[in-house]
Amino acid sequence: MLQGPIRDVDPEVARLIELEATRQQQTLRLIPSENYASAAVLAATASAFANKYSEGYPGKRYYQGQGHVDVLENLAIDRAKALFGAEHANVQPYSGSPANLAVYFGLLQQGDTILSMSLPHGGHLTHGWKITISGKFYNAVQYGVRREDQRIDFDQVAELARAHKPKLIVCGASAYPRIIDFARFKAIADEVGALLLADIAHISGLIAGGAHPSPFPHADVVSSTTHKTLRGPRGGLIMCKAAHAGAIDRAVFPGLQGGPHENAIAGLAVALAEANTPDFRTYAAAVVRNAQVLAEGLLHHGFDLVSGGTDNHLLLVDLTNKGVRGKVAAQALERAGIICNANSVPFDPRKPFDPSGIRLGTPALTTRGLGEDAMRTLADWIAAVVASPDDAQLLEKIAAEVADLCAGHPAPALN
Ligand code: DSN
Repeated sequence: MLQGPIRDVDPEVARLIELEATRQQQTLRLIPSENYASAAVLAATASAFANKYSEGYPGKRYYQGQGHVDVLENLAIDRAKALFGAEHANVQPYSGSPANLAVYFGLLQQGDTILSMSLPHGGHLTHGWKITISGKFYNAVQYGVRREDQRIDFDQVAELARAHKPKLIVCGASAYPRIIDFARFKAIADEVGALLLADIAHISGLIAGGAHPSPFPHADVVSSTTHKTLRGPRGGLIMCKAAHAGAIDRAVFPGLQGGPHENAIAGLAVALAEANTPDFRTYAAAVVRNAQVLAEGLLHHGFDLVSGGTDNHLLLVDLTNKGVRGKVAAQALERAGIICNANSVPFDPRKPFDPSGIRLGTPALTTRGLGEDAMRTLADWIAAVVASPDDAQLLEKIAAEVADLCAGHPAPALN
């Protein structure tokens, strides 16, 4: 796409882009938060809108020259509202972390209590984890999953809510393979007079495609990234009930951010149009089906899956019974052309940088057209690698087979 001009001006960066594009073509990408944005989304993101400053909101900007920007941003807002059934949308957050920070800044006072899922149980850093700004500026009380079935412990959520009277309850996760029961969270929030934030960063594409229940009408505010299952550009999105629109907009700008990245908003507008199609619904259903087939394959090989399986796009595999550390498995899998991330599992005795598990997701593979047969083969490859992570010959052989599979299922244009 833009490789020609980059090559002319900066061959070093052009080469790195080519190498990364090749890596993304020739490996199986199982990081559940990654995907392949379409060529149209990438092109919109690299467009003239990258050159424009537009602090403010449509019709209320601080600089001139906003005629096209305003139309674009309104288009993205309207598409987001229509796709998710939201009363209000703000498409300016730079990504998911600033989106969450803006929600807190808009709805809370410093020191207020939030009730959220703990990071080691599948939550996110920005849900009040102690080393982050969300944990330092707000009083985060955290719930987790039950030891016996590794599903969200709603008794604990309700008890903590009654005891701590949070102003905001946060639901949504980064490493939780089951449906989020938004209605149940809302009932607890209502009982204690809290607002409910649903962070749907991981599952927004599944929701848009009808493969996961919607957070609306339950959540007061919904935050998301735009580049995961939704398959848009790197970016963030906040949607909310009309009553919170002013507070959220003021928190994003001028509260937290300066000029919005209108090029990312252009990419988002394209992605939202793509998500509002029958093809996208087919993709969303296939993401979940692929994850479930991969889960069945891994269970067949004796893997221990957190919560026993999956309802969404991801699996969390506890490797303790295999006697292999998550990091060792992830590194061996990479040598075999299978890219995932080491991940903590609930109640993990190991440290986050050297945890007991790996996290696997199917969005990127599904986007490139891989289906159930490929998932079964993938489970066999993962089992073989985890059984012999130091067997260089085996890893090389699987890497060649992975490259063959990838060659038959080209990813969308990448550069
Ligand atoms: N980095 C994302 C993930 O991998 O889940 C969350 O921000």
